[in-house]
Amino acid sequence: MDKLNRALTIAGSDTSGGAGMQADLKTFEELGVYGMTALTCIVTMTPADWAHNVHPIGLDVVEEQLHTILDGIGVNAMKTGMLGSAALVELVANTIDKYKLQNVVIDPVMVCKGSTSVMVPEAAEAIKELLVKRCDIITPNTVEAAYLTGMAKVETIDEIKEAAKIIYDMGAKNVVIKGGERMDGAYAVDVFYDGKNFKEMAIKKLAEAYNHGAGCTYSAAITAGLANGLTMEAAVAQAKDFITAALKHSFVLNSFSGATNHTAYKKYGKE
Ligand code: PXL
Repeated sequence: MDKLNRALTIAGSDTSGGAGMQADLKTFEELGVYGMTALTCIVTMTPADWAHNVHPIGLDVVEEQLHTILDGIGVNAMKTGMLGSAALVELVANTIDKYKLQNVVIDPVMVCKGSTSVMVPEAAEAIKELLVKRCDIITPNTVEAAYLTGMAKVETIDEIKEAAKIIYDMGAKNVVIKGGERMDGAYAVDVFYDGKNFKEMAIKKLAEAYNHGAGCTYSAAITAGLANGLTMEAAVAQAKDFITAALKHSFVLNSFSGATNHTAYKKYGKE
């Protein structure tokens, strides 16, 4: 009998399908992992201007989903996505403790694409206080890294490394900071730090890539690798290859958005 390893995502639903739990499930599937969801909110988009509207799911309903999955089935790894409130962050922290969850991946979703301000400040503060020290790895972008560390800016490689060190010292066991397209120059560089060594992962910025859902996909790929028993370093390296392929083969959805291609890594392999 083919028994798949299991992963949980505690995340929102992106109705447009590219980010959130849709990205997580597609990524889990591609990497051979059985995915389960505890849905935190439903995000819809207004067709005329693609404004995002967040519809929260009641805390009791999130709790019931976690009860179903963790008391009823069990998981090999888990990740978080959009949490949206301090109460929800607290529930996630308590859940990690209560079930002694392993392979915990925190994607500290705080900002929307292109924005530099934090969406829900008290939720972001709760992530900083409660989730950084409970995770096996945290995957902030540069804006989220600046928020977590209190640094004025995180833009250069040296600043990214400094931020990674600070976040590690706050209790995260591993840190990957996504330099991404926000960085100056021709390369998007991610930095992985495990408390001992820095590993820089650079790819040439792609001229025409649609990156909606890229952060969710990346952290989901790390989660899937951990669920399958990879070491942290191997899971991060595989995730980098997965998201690079997904970006290279990304495609347009409409005049506002385009999605990463979750099928690309399995179809075309590492390029
Ligand atoms: O990419 C951030 C993100 C995460 N989760 C959900 C989203 C989005 C962005 O739209 O909708 C549910």
